[in-house]
Amino acid sequence: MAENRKPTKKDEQLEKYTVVDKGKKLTTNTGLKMAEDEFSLKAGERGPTLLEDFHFREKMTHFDHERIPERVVHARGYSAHGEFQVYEPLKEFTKAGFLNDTSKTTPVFVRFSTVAGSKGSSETVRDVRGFSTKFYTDEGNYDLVGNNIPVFFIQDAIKFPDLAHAVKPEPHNGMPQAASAHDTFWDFIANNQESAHMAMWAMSDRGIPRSFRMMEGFGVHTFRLINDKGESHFVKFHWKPVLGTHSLVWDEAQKLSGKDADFHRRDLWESIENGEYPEYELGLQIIKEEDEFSFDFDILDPTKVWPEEEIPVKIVGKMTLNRNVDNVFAENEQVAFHPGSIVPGIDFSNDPLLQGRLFSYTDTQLIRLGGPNFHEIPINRPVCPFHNNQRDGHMRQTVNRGQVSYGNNSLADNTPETTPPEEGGFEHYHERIDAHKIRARSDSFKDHFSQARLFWNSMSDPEKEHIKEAFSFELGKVGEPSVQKQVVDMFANVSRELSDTIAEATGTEKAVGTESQVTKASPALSQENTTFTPSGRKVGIIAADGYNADAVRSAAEKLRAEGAVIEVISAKGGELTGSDGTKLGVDHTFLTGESVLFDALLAVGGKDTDRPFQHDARYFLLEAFQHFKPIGATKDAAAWLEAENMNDRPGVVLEDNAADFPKAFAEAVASHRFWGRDIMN
Ligand code: HDD
Repeated sequence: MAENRKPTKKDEQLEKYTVVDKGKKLTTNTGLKMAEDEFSLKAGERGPTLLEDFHFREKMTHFDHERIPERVVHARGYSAHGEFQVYEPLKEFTKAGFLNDTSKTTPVFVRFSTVAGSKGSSETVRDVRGFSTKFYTDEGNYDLVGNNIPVFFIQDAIKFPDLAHAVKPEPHNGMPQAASAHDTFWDFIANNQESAHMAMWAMSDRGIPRSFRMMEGFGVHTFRLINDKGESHFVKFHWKPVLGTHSLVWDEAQKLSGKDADFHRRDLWESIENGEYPEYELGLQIIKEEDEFSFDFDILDPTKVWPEEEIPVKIVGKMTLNRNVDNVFAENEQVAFHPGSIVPGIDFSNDPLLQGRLFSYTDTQLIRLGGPNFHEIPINRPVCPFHNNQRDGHMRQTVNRGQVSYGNNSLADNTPETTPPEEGGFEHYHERIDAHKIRARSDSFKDHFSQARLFWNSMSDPEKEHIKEAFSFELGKVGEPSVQKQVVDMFANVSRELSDTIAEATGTEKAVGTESQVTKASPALSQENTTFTPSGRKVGIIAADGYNADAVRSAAEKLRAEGAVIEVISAKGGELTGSDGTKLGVDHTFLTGESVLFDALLAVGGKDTDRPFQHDARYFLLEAFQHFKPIGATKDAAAWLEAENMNDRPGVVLEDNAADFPKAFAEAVASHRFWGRDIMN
């Protein structure tokens, strides 16, 4: 934990459950000190092991039971602790305490995840990312269980098992792992056309984020905010990352999957360890109750965004992630989120996807965490008192003293007692419902292509290219021509340009349908309009003995001042000696590092680098160049760029050509990618 960090209420609670084993005596679980832990009890030194060996049996049995079922979706995830603070009281909209008291910091625990892959799968695959936040408020836990994409594939929760089955590895051969590029996923998409909008998002750069720190988060559904007069407003929740929303490129993402399957968790862990705390602002889009039907989409439909230009995002607070987990199993694996964990001042809408989720999350924890007492696991405990008449079950921790575990009672003065709404008791919003019981979809949910087209219209040219490439890749991996054809036909409703590209790439006949006539765009959807900063970017300096110490010092100082992280790459580990005799520690060798691990490269070289060094350096630089990344080169290394025909190209900064080289290179790093660069020649 950072030294200047004040423990939150949650930290203090967790501290009571935290155990440090270092320096302690080894005991059994019953506290018996053991004299021996390396040899089982045998009948003779060369004889069989005896059943009497309780220590062996206890140790082995515990090990045999160490695993629990992984999450059925979102199995691969990583978490951090932090704090949330609201900027201004939101009394007009909600009575939730943590959204009104500006002096209060609310402890939070956030888990980021991929959806499709198993617990051990790679993190940079193309997928939706989960973004779950547990606020430990004084009025109970509030869980915002969202994604990094603001819409969903389906409109009704009853289809969720179908969606998950379609995207998971195909059952007959267990392939592919953590990927949507296969027949059953695209067969599902084509035959459930409400998925069109989200499929566009998943195939866009949003499907391959650069970092958990550079991802938006969305509550997706429409919720309600309730104020102290009992008035309701519809709301959508947003997390806006302070570093902006940024992505990998596909070739880079695939290579990262092999070079560092832990790329995203390492990035999160390291940034928190280095004190560069990830920050996200909370945003609210609010619609008045009387405006429910004022839009050209149904606000209960989870496949629709509320365009930010029409319904602005009001920024209301900030979350800072400032403490890494102490134990991945105890915290990241055992945390249980639930969209139904709410506090007074927040309520549900009738979105049929949300309504179904309200059942599924408790149910899944019962099998995953083994029984009904998972709320007692330290990471899940509220920081406020909790009392009721629930008792017993597997692994019950609390010792509930007393005779009474029922209501109504007279023996305990009818306690635990309920709390009237005026005093903070939760009461469901009194929505009036007058309807037939029916299994059907509302007609207002049946426009599947207008917003998919809105998304397409909102993309910049490079973003459109990426979407076309992603569809071409994914459909190229589909083996069944009839599925490819159905997808080509389906996306002709969104864009002929896109559909024709998929047809071309897969050798499929072009579609005959007409595309959506929507011309509207929402600039807020394009990542080109996000924040660009060198902060949080990782710059690799390729250097050898005799490197130009002045050049390295001035570039590193400038970049560090702007918040970038600098790491040194060379042929061998240890230390390099610069032109002025100063030393520089090597962080990666050409063997252990990789071009894809960096956002930008600075080629510095050194004195008399040999051919193998130059070969490796050029390989690193060429790959960064092909991924559109900023590249800088001092005089000593400029020849490597020339040799690969990379000098004099957008985003390539040469010391010889720049009046202020550190500044010019830092500016290039702030631009992140140079899409205008022709990487073909
Ligand atoms: Fe879900 C996990 C997000 C629809 C059923 N979901 C899960 C997690 C996230 C989401 C972030 C991981 C939580 C964690 O880190 O532990 N899910 C969403 C979003 C949805 C959504 C944003 C649509 C807007 N989910 C959804 C539906 C259902 C589920 C419609 C079922 C009716 N989701 C689950 C689950 C999981 C889960 C099976 C698996 C592990 C868990 O709950 O705790 O119950």
